[in-house]
Amino acid sequence: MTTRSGFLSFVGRPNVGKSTLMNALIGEKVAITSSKPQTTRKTIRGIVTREAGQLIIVDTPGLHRPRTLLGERLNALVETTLGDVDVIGMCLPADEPIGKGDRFILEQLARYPRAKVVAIVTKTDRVSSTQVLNKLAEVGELREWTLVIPVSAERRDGVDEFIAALIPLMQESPLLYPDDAVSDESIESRIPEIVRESVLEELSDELPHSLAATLTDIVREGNRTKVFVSLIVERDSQKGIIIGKRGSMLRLIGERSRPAIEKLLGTSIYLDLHVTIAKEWQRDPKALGKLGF
Ligand SMILES: Nc1nc2c(ncn2[C@@H]2O[C@H](COP(=O)(O)OP(=O)(O)OP(=O)(O)O)[C@@H](O)[C@H]2O)c(=O)[nH]1
Ligand SMILES: [Mg+2]
Repeated sequence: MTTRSGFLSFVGRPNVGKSTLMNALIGEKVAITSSKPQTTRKTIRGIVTREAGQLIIVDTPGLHRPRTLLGERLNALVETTLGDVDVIGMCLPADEPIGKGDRFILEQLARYPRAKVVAIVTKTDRVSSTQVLNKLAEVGELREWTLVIPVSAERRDGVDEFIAALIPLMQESPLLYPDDAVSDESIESRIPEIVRESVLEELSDELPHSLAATLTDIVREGNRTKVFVSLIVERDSQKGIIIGKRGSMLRLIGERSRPAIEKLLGTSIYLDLHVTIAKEWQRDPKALGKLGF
């Protein structure tokens, strides 16, 4: 049987559910997600294989108006990705009105004429079915779309239909990855992301943009692994918040992160979290380079 395989990337305002949708499509949590905007900071590939072919989903930080050097670098990354993919999926949440941010992204889409563009109405579980229908009609008016698709990643409503609809949009091609691959992310790069996700979920709105996480060391000792993660913030006060009273917050972050890391490594772990300050790292080319941006 001839198969179709190709690349798909999502765009959409921060927090519309791009990473959650990718995880639902591949059936495993590869990308971190959170209720805070700009959770995703790098491109991650997730792979979906069916008899008909393969979708390689490239999760990105999403296009936005940059405010720091980090923001500019993230946008450049997204632009390169979008120039290469076969299909761009624009995500519009069912439970929010279409706004300025969406129109900004719609305008940007004209710069990627190579890709087919589909509209994805996300988070359909948050509204009634009538509201979903109205939203689909409203979205349909915005521009010419190859398809308009509703989905709830949280309830997995429409996820299989989504895959079945997307594979035919790809070019005839053999599978690009082995049929059991789910991601090209290394364990080493997934670990600090899990810790960053825990911090985002535990802490208030002030911190997310200032936070970075890196794996500093990993030592396997039989059925136990020592994992050393460094959390980087911009200010003394932020360091205090992450550590908490007598280290209580840091312990909570550790407890929240441990199960996912143990699952990934298949061993029990000793998790060492260390908090450091790098002033204005989001605007400092040298610091950004060190952090891999
Ligand atoms: N109810 C509901 N919530 C969802 C759904 N999809 C995502 N969410 C929630 O929406 C929030 C944002 O999800 P993400 O997947 O991190 O959003 P994103 O677009 O990747 O965000 P950035 O990486 O920050 O641009 C999280 O709290 C998710 O749990 C859905 O289908 N239904
Ligand atoms: Mg994301």
